[in-house]
Amino acid sequence: MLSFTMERVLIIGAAGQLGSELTQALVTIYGGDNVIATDIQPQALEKFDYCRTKVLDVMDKEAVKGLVKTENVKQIYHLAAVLSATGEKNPLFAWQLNMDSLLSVLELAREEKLDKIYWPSSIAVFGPNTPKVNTPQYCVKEPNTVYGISKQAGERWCEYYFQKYGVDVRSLRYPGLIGYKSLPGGGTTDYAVDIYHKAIAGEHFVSFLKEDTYLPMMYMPDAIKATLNLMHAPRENVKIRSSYNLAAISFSPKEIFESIKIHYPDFSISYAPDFRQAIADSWPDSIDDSRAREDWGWEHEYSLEKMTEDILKHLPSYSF
Ligand code: AKB
Repeated sequence: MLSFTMERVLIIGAAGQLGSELTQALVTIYGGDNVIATDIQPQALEKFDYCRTKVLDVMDKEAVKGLVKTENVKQIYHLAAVLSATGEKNPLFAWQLNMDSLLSVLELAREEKLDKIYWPSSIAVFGPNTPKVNTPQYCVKEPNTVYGISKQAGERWCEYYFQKYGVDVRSLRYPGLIGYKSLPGGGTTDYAVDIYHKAIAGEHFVSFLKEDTYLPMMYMPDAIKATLNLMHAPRENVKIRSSYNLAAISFSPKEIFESIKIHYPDFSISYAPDFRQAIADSWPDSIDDSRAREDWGWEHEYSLEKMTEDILKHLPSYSF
């Protein structure tokens, strides 16, 4: 059994899709007194009645630094970001938020000699010239969304801070994450969350991606497991300091619809692709994550069918 030092953990952007579930998992490990969930929106923090909370704007460097020092924080999970679809609506703001916040967290880690930093990257680092099937860890990237450009640059900065200053920063290139405990915010893979809500409400679903658009995806419990496994792996096992490819399942809107229709036979779908189609078309269909499997023993658990069954079992009675 693994044992963990009871360090103070700060989560920035805790109320988002990933943070909502990761915070719960971190509290199970470190205890509610040692986990500080922060977000820019005060109401969004109300759900965290099992740990400490604080309203925090990640762009306010002095506030982040003050909190880290006064609370003796040793680990930061920096999750705040503008995602792919929202980023295209305000590219300069997305760049500023995604880059400035990462650089200030990395600088803080260097100055205050923090133990570990977690920062999520994404399949958005890949672009139209990337090999589409079984995309390797190392290949041409050339992302064409501002979100993808910020993630690629962020990966370079993570590796730089590790090589140059020894900052123990760890990162995963998440595929589209699917969970039922929070609503997604501004991603291209969000259709695969919305579709379950429509099925349960007995409504018709209009997909903003074409029926045969394959994207790499992952059920949230697998994403939480991967994140914690990476963060608790011995330092020497974490051999990639930019960001690890990570994969579980790959499916199209038609396939996820069919997996739901087995349980909701009257459910219906139509397709009305919008600007997000071009983003999805620039991303891989599937990912080769063999380095994560070799270096720190990554294994996913959920297939599309198993994920659909689990979501349809829990979502109808879940209250937001
Ligand atoms: C998005 O669609 O923007 C995100 C991602 C793949 O990083 N879910």
